Amino acid sequence: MISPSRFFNELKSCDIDFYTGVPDSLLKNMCAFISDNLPASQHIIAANEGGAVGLAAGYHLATGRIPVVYMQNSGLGNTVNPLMSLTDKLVYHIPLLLIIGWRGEPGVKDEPQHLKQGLVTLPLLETLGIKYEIMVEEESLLSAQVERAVSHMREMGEAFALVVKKGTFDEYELQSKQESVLTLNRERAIELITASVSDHDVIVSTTGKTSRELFEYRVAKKQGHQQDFLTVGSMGHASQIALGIAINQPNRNVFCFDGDGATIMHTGNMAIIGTVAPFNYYHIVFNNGAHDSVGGQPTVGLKVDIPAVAKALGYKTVISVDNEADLAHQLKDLTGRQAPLLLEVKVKKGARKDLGRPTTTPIENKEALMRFLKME
Ligand SMILES: Cc1ncc(C[n+]2csc(CCOP(=O)(O)OP(=O)(O)O)c2C)c(N)n1
Repeated sequence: MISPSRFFNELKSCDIDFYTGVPDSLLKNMCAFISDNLPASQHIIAANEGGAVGLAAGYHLATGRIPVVYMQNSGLGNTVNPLMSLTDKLVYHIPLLLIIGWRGEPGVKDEPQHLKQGLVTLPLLETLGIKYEIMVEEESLLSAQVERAVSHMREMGEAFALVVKKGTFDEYELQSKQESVLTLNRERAIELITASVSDHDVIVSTTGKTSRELFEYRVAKKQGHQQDFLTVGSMGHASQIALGIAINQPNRNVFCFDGDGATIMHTGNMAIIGTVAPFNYYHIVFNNGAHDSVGGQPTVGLKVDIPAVAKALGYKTVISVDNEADLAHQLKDLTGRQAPLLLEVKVKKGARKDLGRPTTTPIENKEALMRFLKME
């Protein structure tokens, strides 16, 4: 295994100490180490992976130095445009080091949303013309690998990717933890809100633990999953899936259960919801100020005013609550308010240790929902 400090120091000795990216559970220990050991100006968690490539390019333009962009392989798609039309040698020819967590590696058991991306990760890098190596798992081999990567980036002026298998990085516990003052947890908030949603309505839930908690709520209540769409992958797109359903099923209320990380990843989507303005659209953002599902790394969710953004983008009603009593009060007549509506629920980080994963497949989920939507 590679210790995050060893990796960090290897790069530092090559004059590389600026990091940006979107967190991944496979890179959690590395992210925690850089958060503890770099000032905020040298480690910026980006809104999305494409944004991280842009930020890295700006860093290179301003300093002449090589930046690091880290991501889960799910985020590779978000980087294709800036990698091809900004940093590629046929355009601005900017070097950067990509560190990519390899979910869904062939032969390694993983969730369905990672299978395809895992399969195409290396071929995709080849198609993009990005030289890569699978990151070594033995520390004695690390210096030589970093040297090869750095020589390539310096000599060719191009990107280089290190693809990281599960379990490559050794444990590292984040030291600079910030205690939350919030009292409500996401699972309880999901329970209260879901209980208030009629069995004729639809819930589209976001990537990560929110969908897992919604799934377990239905199991606990012995209810089916037919009125829920679990957006297991496609982070940041749940709100548009919900929009597509809402405008085509005007006789139902449609709820999007979103995360702050996912909302911020594609905030532009809210401008479309606000202007299309479906009267049956309820956007619930569980804001824990973190990418809770992949290790709890911070987002800017609690530093920005998401309801004010929604208001400015055309939502008719915006509400923010941060405790159970206020949430329960708002739920008494939520669908009586003018929509599109955004309800921000500020929740504390964390989830149950024994939280399960959906036991039905994505196809089963889709088919059950489509049958449900065909009914009056
Ligand atoms: C494009 C993309 N980038 C990164 C990921 C990895 N990922 C899965 S869930 C998640 C965090 C989501 O954060 P948020 O929406 O705030 O929800 P929370 O986990 O806090 O409930 C991340 C980064 C992903 N699935 N897709």
